[in-house]
Amino acid sequence: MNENTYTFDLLTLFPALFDGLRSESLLGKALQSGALDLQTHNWRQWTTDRHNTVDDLPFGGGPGMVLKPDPIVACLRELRPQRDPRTPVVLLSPAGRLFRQDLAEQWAQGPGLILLCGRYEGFDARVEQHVDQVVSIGDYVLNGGEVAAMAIIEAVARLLPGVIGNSASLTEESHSSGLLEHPHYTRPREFEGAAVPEVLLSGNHAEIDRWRRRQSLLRTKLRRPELLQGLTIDKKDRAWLDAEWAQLQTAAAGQGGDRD
Ligand code: 6GU
Repeated sequence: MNENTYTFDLLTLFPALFDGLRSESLLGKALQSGALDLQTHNWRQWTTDRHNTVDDLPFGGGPGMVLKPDPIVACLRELRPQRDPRTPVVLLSPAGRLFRQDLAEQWAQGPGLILLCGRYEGFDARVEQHVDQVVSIGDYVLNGGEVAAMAIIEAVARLLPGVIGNSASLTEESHSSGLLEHPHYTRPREFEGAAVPEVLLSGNHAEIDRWRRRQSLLRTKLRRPELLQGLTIDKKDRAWLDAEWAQLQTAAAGQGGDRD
């Protein structure tokens, strides 16, 4: 660890879930090098009753249990003064705002991140008064915030200097441009009857760039059309995309299928 170390603090009842992440290649190396630090804090240790109770029945009734506010807030109160005061405190919940690449880029600016991983039906709502943001990784429900925290750790850590070698692959990948990434090919030139697009073998880099840009647009229109809203598309690219789209619609109508 050094003054540039990026620290992830995980408040979790299941710290062992993060053991695999520590030894994983890219992250494991970054931890070794001191670029990264990952600390787990089991807030059960901040309970004060003899049964170390972390949850209780919901007021108003209903299924499941609710995580008590007192031990997690006590844990946070002890941790926060040990960290840079600018460190965001993030509560992980399917009821949060959506985590996207722009947030990963913002958090990668540092100095670190404090992640609260919930379980059961969630935290007592008063815990939210002690956090900066409530974040979800997508529109589906996980049993706990730990897997969501791992997704966030990977997305942020790979943007940190010294964690990924090739910075070009960071700017060209899916989502950093607002579009999905173009398809990739490697050898063999023909695989089970499917050939690599001829343009990629041409050595004409202007043509290759254009093909990739247009494939990005087409893929995005097919799989994530909402990402194209509000994006300015070059006139010729737009014309190509509309023609390609019309052709695909005609082909699909002929087959009666709806594959992408
Ligand atoms: Cl952050 N937590 C849980 N429990 N489920 C989720 C999630 C988070 N994001 C999507 N589903």
